[in-house]
Amino acid sequence: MRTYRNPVLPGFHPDPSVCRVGEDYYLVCSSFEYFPGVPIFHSRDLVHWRQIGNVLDRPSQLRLPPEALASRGIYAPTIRHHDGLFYVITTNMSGDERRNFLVTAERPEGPWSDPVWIDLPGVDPDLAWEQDGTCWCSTSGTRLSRIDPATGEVLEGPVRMWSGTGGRYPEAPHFYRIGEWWYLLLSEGGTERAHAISVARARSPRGPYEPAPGNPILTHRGTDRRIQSTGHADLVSAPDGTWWMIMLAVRARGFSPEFQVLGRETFLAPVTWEDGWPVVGPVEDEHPAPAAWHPLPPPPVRDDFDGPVLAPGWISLRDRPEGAWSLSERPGRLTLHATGPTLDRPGHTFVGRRQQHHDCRFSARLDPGAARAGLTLRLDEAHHYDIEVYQGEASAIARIGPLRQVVARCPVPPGPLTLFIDVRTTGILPPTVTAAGQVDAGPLGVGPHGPDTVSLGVETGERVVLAELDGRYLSTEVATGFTGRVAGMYVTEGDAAFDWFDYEGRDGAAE
Ligand code: 6LW
Repeated sequence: MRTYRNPVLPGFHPDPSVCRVGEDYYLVCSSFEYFPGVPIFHSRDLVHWRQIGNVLDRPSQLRLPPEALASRGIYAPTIRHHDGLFYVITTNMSGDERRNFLVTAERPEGPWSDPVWIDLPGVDPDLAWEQDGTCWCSTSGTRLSRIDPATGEVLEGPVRMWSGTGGRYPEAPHFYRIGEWWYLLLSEGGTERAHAISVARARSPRGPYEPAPGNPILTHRGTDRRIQSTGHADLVSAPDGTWWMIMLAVRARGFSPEFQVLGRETFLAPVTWEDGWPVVGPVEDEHPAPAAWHPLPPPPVRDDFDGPVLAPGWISLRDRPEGAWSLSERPGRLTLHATGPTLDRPGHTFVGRRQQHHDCRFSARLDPGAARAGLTLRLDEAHHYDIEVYQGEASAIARIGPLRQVVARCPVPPGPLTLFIDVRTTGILPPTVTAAGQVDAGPLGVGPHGPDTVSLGVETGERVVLAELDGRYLSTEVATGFTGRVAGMYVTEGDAAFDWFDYEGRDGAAE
């Protein structure tokens, strides 16, 4: 029997929402402080996904000021297709603002419209239509409103629907008309280990709602499963009549407490129906595959920046201002111009991609010229490891919370050189490295899935590892927040050119 492996979208891809049009599926995720926002993926089987663009890819749709803190910005989008038009509805949580809006497109690749603002409280907005065209928007809370999707006007509500079984944060509502019933799928318990999915149904959107006798219909809370935090789900049916659920979950590692470094990822699970209720889970590493099967070629390891535009998977922080980057200035290279002096605060020039495997290697060919430039692996401004070149010297830098330390330096010859960041889950935990030398960290408990070791180095003919650092400091448990690791190229002084960037994912002990 053919099987598929979870997660179907590894790395920081939380709050997934999916819709089907004919035999094509489209999926969107949260993007928080990164720009462009809301990555959109296409699949013909729910298992193999290819990014076809970003829904919010220009400033008239998305402005994230420097004060948009890490893990603010764009939250939990929903994608739907209605009457020949694609809709994505989401929330911009920048600064003190919390504004819900929708955008539309005739083609999922875009262009997507400018925002239609909707004055509703809550996050995680969802859209559903009655046969007569009445449009309902539900938000966290769980509140239901009737809206005009063309203008954003709220025509009725918001009124309370059903708020779950009593867990905290009833959120991520998705509302569906299936047969004679309206189903309200929601998450509760919070997005961490208590995350759970519950469902209720009603004959009409205004209720009354009847909760499923088996609620929560899915949770991994309190289990020793490696896949944890299952929640924030969306339902979709396949052309053959089978039903599927996509959701976020994390791959937990170590123990007491567990840690996770890739953020919340997208998982897929089969759904059956019993007595008119969806039945799902537990979510396994491997499940029997859907009937449709359309594998994709593996993504290329190298981006050599030869194309006229950046591939959609490249993300920057809050903004990607014209003039901060160019593919044409030095053809075949990505030239970056400094916009801010430090990675420790918003405003710097950064182009990166998600870490999608527990074991992997990032490398890039850099012509630093007179610039201060490098490669960084980050969770946010206060949690990152960097390999940086400046004035004939390479430095490995660790920023962990309030502490910033150059942990090692070495001279490098002038001209282009290769920088790398290796992440390994095998071997032993490295000793803590300090500027004064190496200090034995002692027997740290790292659990059955091994350590998370981040090596920072440079190749100038020979391979020099400048530092090996404990990657758990770049985990959600230390940094907090809703994102996952992203690695990328940066420049904080002058102009630098990158000839290529490689990402090699490896199946390691933690996969
Ligand atoms: C999102 C909420 C959640 O708004 O986390 O896991 C929040 N679910 O539904 C941010 O992703």
